[in-house]
Amino acid sequence: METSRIAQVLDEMGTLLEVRGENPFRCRAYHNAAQSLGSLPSDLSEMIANGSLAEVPGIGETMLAKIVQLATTGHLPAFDELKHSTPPGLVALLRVPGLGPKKIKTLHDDLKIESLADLRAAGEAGKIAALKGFGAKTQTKILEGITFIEKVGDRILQSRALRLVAPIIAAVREHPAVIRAEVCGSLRRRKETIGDLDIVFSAEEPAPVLDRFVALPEVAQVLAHGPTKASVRLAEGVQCDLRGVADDQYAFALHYFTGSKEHNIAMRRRAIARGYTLNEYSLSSPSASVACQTETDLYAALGLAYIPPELREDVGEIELAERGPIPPLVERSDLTGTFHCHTDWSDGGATLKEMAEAARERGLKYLGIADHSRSAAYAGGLSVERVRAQWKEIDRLNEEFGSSFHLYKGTESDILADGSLDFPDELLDGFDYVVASVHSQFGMPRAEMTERIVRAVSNPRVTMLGHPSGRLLLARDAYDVDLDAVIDAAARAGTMIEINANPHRLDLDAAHCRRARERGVVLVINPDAHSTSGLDDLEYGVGVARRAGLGPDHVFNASAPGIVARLLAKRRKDRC
Ligand code: DGT
Ligand code: CA
Ligand code: CA
Ligand code: ZN
Repeated sequence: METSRIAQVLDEMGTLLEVRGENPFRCRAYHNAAQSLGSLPSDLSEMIANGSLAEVPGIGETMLAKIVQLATTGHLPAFDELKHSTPPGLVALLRVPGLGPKKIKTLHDDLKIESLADLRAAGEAGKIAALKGFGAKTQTKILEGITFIEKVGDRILQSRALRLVAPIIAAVREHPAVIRAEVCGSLRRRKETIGDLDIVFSAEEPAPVLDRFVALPEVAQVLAHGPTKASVRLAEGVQCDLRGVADDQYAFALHYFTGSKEHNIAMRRRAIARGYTLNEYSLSSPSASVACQTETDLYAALGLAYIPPELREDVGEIELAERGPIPPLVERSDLTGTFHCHTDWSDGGATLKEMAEAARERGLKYLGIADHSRSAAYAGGLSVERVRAQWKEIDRLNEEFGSSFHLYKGTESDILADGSLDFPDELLDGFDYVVASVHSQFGMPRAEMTERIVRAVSNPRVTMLGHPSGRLLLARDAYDVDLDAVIDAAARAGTMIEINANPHRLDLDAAHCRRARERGVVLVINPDAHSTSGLDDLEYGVGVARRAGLGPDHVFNASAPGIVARLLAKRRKDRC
C-alpha cells in the first residue's frame, strides 16, 4: 500500500475513534502518525527495512506494527471493522462547524443522531438546545452549519482531488493503447474546489482502455460504461469521468472538457462568428474541418494566442488573447522563498533548522519564520522573551548558513479586536517583517470587522496581511468584511496581501487578487506551513495567482533574493 494511502487510513482511523468517543490520546496518536508519514525523510519501505521508522517522532511501537501491516498486506482489520460498524453519516457530522467528537458522541448517545438529516430534524424540533452543554445558541449555529454544508455539496478540495486522480491518470497513461492523456475539468483549471474528476485520452481504439478503467481497484461503482466514455464512483465517493477519442480529435476534446463551460460557450460563439462550428471533436466549416494537433493550434485557428487553463473562465481572457501572447503567469519555480511559516516554537511540527533545510531542498533561497504572537494561546503563541530567544537562534543559524540561505525573523501577529497588534512597538521593530492576521472574534459585524482590518493594514509596522478573509474552504465562510475597502487601505499603505496557499484556505481568492493587483497591491504567496511538507502547498497558492492572471512581477516572493532583502529593509527603515 502506498504511503499516502496508509497515512489516510490512519487519519481516518483516528477520526472514527473520535466519533466513537474513544480516548482522545489514542485518537491523537493516529492523527500524529498520519502526519509523520506525510513528511518522512526517505522512502517508507526502506525505513521499515532498516528500522529507522521506529525512530520517527509520533510513531510508537504499536503504531509501527500497524503501519507495517498496512504496508505489507494493504489491510488493517481493526480499521475495516470500525469502519463497518460506524454509521457513515456520523463522520459527516464532523464537517459541521463547531461540532467536535465529544458533542457528536452526546448527540449520538442521547438523541440517536446518525446523519446530517437526523441532526437537522433534531435542531428544528428544538431538541439540541435542551441537551446538556448545548443550548439555544449552539443549536442555531449547528443549523447554520448544516445549511453551509448543503450549499457546498459534495465538492472536494483540490489537494484531495489531486491525490485521488494520481493513480488513475497513471493507470490510463500506462495502458499500451493510450497515445495521450490528461486530467481536465476544474482540476486542470486549478479551481479551489472540485466537483468531479475528468480525464481525456486518445487511442485508436478507446474501448479496452475504458474496460481497464472501470476495473481499477480505486473504483467502487460503475455509473456508466460505453465504448468511448465511462463514469465511475471512486471508493472515496468522488465521481470520475473518462472519455476516449481518436488522436486527431484530442486537442478539441481536451479543450472542451477542460472548460469552463462559460469559456467553451464564448469560444463556440467566436467560431460561429468566423463561419465555423466548434465542438468536442472538431472545428469545421461547411467545406472542411481544421486540423489541430494541440490546443495552441486550436486557439490560433480562431485568431487567439494560447490561453492557459487557469484563465479559462470567460473573464476577459479571450479579449486578452486576441491582442497577442498572454504574458507569462507566475510559476512555482519563480518563487525564491516564502514567508508565514510556523515551527515548533509555536504550533508547527518542525524545528527552525528542519524548516530551513526543507526550504533549501525545495530550491528556496530564504524562508520567513512567522510563529504566533502572545495572545494566540491556543497555538503556542510566543512571549516577548521567547521571541528574543528565537531571534538568537535564527542569528546563529544564519551564521551557519552564510550566504547560501537566509532565515527572516517574522511574526504572525494577531490582529486584536480593535485592530492593534499583539506586541509592543519596540519588539515589532526588531522583526524583519510582520504578518498580521485575524484569529479571534470572527463574528464581528461587517463595519467593525472592516475597520479592524483596515486599521491593521494601515499600520506601518505591518508588512503583509495574512489569510485576509478567514475562510476555510468547505468548512467555514469568510468573516463578514469589505475586502475591497481592505485592499484599498493596503494599496494606500503599501502593505502586501498574502495568498495563503494552504489548500484549506486559498485566501485571498483569485477574484480579489485581480482587484488587488489593479489597485497596485503586491501579493505574496505564503504556505502557512506547519511542517516541512507544508512548504509543498506553495503550488496551490501559485494556482490562485495564475487564476488571477498574476505574473512574477506581481508577486513579492518571485523577486530576486537581493531585492526581497532590500525591500524588507527599506520598509523597516521607513517605519522606524
Ligand atoms: P466541477 O466538476 O463542478 O468542479 O467543474 P468542471 O468544470 O470540471 O465541470 P464538469 O465536470 O461538469 O465538466 C467538465 C467540462 O466539460 C466543463 O468544464 C466544460 C465542459 N462542459 C460540461 N458541460 C458543458 C455544457 O453544457 N456546455 C459546454 N459548452 N461545455 C460543457
Ligand atoms: Ca469536473
Ligand atoms: Ca465531469
Ligand atoms: Zn494564521
